[in-house]
Amino acid sequence: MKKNALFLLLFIATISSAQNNLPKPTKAQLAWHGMEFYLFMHFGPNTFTDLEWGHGNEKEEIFNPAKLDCNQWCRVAKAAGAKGIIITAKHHDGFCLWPSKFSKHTVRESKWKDGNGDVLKELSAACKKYGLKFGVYISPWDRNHPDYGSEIYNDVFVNMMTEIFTNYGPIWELWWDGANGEGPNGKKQVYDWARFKKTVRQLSPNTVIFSDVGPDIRWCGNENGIAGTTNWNTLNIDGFEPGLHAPTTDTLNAGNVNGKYWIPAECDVSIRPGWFYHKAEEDKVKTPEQLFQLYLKSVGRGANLLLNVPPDGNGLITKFDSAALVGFKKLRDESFKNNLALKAKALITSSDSIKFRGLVNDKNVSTFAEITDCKNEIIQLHFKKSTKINCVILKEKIKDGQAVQKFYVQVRNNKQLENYINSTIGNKRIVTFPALEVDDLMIYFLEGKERIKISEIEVYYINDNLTEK
Ligand code: FUL
Repeated sequence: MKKNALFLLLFIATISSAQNNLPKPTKAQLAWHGMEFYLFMHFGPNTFTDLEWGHGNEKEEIFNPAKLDCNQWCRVAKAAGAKGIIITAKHHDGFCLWPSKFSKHTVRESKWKDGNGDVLKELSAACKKYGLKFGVYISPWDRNHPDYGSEIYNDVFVNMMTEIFTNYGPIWELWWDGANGEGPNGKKQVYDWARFKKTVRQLSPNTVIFSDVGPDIRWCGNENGIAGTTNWNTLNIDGFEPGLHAPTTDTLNAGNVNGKYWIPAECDVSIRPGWFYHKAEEDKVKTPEQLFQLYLKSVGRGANLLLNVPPDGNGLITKFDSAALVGFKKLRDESFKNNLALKAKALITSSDSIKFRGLVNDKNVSTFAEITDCKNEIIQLHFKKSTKINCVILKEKIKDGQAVQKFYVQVRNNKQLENYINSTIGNKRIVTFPALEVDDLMIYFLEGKERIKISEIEVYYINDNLTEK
């Protein structure tokens, strides 16, 4: 009997490892999926001029954050449960938050610390201290640099990235903004994207590069932090270029079902109306409940959430933003504390059999259940005692690609049965619905591109006010 069981396990392991033809994430992309939620920080001359897009001719002396404390930024990020920080090292106004040798418009020319300050140095050190990943936004568009609009600017951009990667690494994510206008001489730049990408790959092969069209991470198509209800991690980018020529925003939002490359979506959104700090927006900080909704519509749809929290003119995150972030963390902690799936028995049932095949409710994402016949097999979670639920989290084994195209969650007891149809799963899918006391939770798969691999199913009863609106 024992021998048979061992044989069966080996057999299952062999089928499970069978390769498919789906696009797959690289190791760095897979690790990126695990980051789920992190902070964006827009900081620079705009913080002091009350602008969103600086003109590039702002005097350097205006940049003077008297109390700047990157440790405080990191403490806030930690308290929010964020896993990293991406900082605007250079926004469109061209001002560099580090003393770049390739510009005369930097912290070195400012009054801050008599020109001896370096925000990237302080933030990269603080991130290391607090165990946060460090990412850098560097705008290709530059409204200050005298060489912008000429071939020389491509050298400048490469040199700036080289400085950043050499002096402040490791850089986990690099953000190339898509906005692209004229420089100080009225000329537009023809970017050498192939060279930029090669430079980054050479300097730091594990950095993931974001732009509207990848190469590693794509824009979700809006600045509201909302991924598509259908969200493929795959996209076709042949013939497209960052900032110039991208698929439609609808396509960026949903991905391409048969996309050739693994380029998952990142949802960027600000905690306030603007990206930079504005005193007038102090009472417009999103509430913990609004942030929770954004979480459901980004992370809960298989994307990552990049939430912007802009430091103020003192160089600190305000008490309004940090209170909202702490409240947001509390809502997540309370909602996802008690995984009711751990109390259920999981089976794969089909018209002619009931099988136990792999674990979906063991808190271990490396084990998984495989659906070999998607029209016929159902995952069933049976609760010995009727249990009130309104939230199901599903995770696909994306290491082997993304397969689920259409599925539905069925909740039922001996009097009532409700179905909730959904499309993709990917890294994580959070499905919420009106609460019901259930005996069984069934997952029916209607369409799958390949064999479906579900690594985890979690079940919760969250506050009724928090279900997806
Ligand atoms: C946009 C920029 O123009 C905004 O200023 C901001 O940085 C946002 C995240 O990306 O393209």
